[in-house]
Amino acid sequence: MPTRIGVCNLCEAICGLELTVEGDGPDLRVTAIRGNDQDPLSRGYICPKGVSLADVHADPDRLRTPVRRVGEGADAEWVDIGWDEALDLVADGLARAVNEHGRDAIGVYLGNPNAHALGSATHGLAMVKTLRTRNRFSASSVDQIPHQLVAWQLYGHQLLLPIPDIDRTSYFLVFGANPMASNGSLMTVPDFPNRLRDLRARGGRMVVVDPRRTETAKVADEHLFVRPGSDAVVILAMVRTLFAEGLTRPAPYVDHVDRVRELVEPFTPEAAERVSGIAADDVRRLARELAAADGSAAYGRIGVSTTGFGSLAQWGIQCLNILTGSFDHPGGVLFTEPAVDFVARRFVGTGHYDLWRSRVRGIPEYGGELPAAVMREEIETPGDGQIRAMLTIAGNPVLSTPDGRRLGEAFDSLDFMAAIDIYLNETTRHADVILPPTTALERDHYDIVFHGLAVRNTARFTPAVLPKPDGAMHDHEIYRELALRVQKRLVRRPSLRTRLRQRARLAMTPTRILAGLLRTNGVTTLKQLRAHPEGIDLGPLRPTMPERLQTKDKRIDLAPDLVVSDLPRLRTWFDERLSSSPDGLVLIGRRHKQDNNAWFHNIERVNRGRPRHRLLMHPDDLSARGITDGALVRVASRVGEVTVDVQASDDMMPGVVSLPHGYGHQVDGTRLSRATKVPGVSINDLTDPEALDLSGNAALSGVPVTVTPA
Ligand SMILES: Nc1nc2c(c(=O)[nH]1)N[C@H]1C(S)=C(S)[C@@H](COP(=O)(O)OP(=O)(O)OC[C@H]3O[C@@H](n4cnc5c(=O)[nH]c(N)nc54)[C@H](O)[C@@H]3O)O[C@H]1N2
Ligand SMILES: Nc1nc2c(c(=O)[nH]1)N[C@H]1C(S)=C(S)[C@@H](COP(=O)(O)OP(=O)(O)OC[C@H]3O[C@@H](n4cnc5c(=O)[nH]c(N)nc54)[C@H](O)[C@@H]3O)O[C@H]1N2
Ligand code: SF4
Ligand SMILES: [Mo]
Repeated sequence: MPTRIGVCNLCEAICGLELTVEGDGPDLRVTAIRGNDQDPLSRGYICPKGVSLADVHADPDRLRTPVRRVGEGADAEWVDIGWDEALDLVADGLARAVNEHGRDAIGVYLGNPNAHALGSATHGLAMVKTLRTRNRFSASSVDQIPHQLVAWQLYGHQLLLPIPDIDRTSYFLVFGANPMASNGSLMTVPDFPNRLRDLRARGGRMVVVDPRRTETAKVADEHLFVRPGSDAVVILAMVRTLFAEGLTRPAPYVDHVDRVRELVEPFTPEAAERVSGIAADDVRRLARELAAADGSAAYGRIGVSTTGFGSLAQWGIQCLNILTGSFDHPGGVLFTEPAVDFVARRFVGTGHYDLWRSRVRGIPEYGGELPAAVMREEIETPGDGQIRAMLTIAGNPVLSTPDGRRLGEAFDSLDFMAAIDIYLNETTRHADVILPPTTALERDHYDIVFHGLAVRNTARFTPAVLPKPDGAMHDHEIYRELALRVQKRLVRRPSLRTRLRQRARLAMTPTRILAGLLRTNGVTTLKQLRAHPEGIDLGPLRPTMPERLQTKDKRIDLAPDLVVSDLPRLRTWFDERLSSSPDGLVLIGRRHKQDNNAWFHNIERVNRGRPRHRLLMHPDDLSARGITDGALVRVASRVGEVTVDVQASDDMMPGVVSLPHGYGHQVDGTRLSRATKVPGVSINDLTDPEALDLSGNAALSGVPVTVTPA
């Protein structure tokens, strides 16, 4: 059977694939998918979602032609229309909003798959920029903005993130991440299970700090429960311990270490114990272990980013790595040297904060985006700068952002809405027009983003596996057409010079732009990569400091004003906690190996077996409320309530309950996908858009809730 080399773009692990294909020309189809043993990064690893990648392509519910909504809500009919008509309708709708109300009248939301598509990197952002609106939003503000803000402040570029050197570390300390299910994030680490096995075979240890005994915690050497939202205090108490016990050895290019010592003084391990539940002696011991190991890496992900103090927690983690000497040290955390260096080449800007604020609540922008948590009020509140037309691109904010249900209602009040998406779902059903691009297997791919965040330097170009069907459009073609058609309709257009420059850029294919980027970088060429579709190995992470720093003076300010300005807020929170011990329940999220954010429930292969949608709750918390395992319960927060089945679980920290995110597809309407049959509710009908980190990132974790029998 003929095989093709491909890549899975579903998550950050970017696994190499070997696909068995049958048929010819337009009838070519994929009959089997396995991991590619020859891939220098993923080494043959694949997860259940990767095996199902072609099911997305074959899914009869997937949109293959543009559709237009006729009628409202549950009675809406979806009518197939041609591309030309569809693109004109979208350009009309967007341009009208700008011509009548100014350019901020367009709101744009970019979802997660944009980070996983070459055409989005080369054309998507360029198209969005031509719209020149300040009302830009993305999934980043329900995800990793704290990392970006801290990296910009410390290292001079928001995507210059130190990556755990998992293949050589001897001590891996994990806060709020579950790589056994997620396959790693801001740490591209395919084949995590085997890499962990190797780590332990070398005599290394992994310690996990998490309010749930997760799949990762279960294979760790040690797991500590932590009260949701309190990690920043624990981490700063560890930093304080390093100072108190003389364990710091920062590099000569690090400034303001003494200032950090003063700033963390109030965060004693004893106080951390009282807010977090982690014993003071354990806090001290973790700090000592981190300092003693030759090659240790502290790492924190979604569970700490999506809290009210995500930026301080991420800053504290950087302090731990820098002060113990693990930063830029083999076995510690190091910067990558990708073949397309989006950091040094400024393919992405360095970062900025508070250049403008959201109109209604006055929340600062970060990196050109406003928090997704303010989207609804910007749509609903009348006045100058109100959003009148929305464009969502590969995103499902109704399920993925706080108070999503009400955001969906707000979408219905828009003058116009368009979506670029391959499914009709909870978000796109509010659109007037949906434009579906080709799917991943039909497009060339190079991972501009994730090679730069990977535990090993590699590069890989994978040409499209399947042919582009007649009459289909690639994502970059849609972006180009939209940019041109909107601009043509604008009363006030940018200068001819600007327009010609934009047009020239959009005219190139993503692959040609990539070839240019590779050439200027000089590590490898497209020709070399074409000859090795399995990928080429560029070696383990290497020390690169201080040259790789993107700060002007090639030094690290360890106590940047912007970040430490949030410490008084943490002090206040912490003092309140100390005086009133919390007793209510708090809600956290959960990811499963078979789920992919909010859009994989249509894929039957990964949705067989035991249901995964239940609320997990400690048996003591259940019995205290007279609730039995398996009962239907009502979970209520300040924002909303849901009714869901509960499951008793010893894996939960008492006082903490958990729901997975990305569920809650049961909406009425015609032509909705089979995902609507998957049971479950949306956790984001409970999360609170008022709860934000300094960076504007949503605090999705640790939501106060009540649970009662339904
Ligand atoms: N409570 C809670 N909420 C969370 C999280 C959490 O942990 N807890 N996690 C957050 C995180 S980390 C993230 S990244 C966000 C994700 O939030 P979103 O990005 O808003 O949600 P997704 O489910 O990833 O939506 C992806 C959309 O892209 C479409 N799509 C898939 N492939 C393509 C393609 O090739 N082209 C186009 N145009 N569309 C495509 C899908 O049909 C789907 O509609 O959710 C966040 N929300
Ligand atoms: N299978 C699968 N893989 C995925 C995704 C997916 O949807 N499914 N999504 C991808 C995306 S977009 C991302 S961003 C990554 C995310 O990658 P991870 O961050 O590894 O993902 P999660 O499994 O959400 O892990 C977060 C952990 O934080 C814990 N947690 C919650 N609150 C707190 C807290 O206050 N403190 C601490 N210490 N822990 C806390 C949760 O219990 C959970 O175990 O995963 C990616 N990979
Ligand atoms: S871990 Fe699974 S979903 Fe992620 S890239 Fe690999 S095969 Fe795809
Ligand atoms: Mo994410």
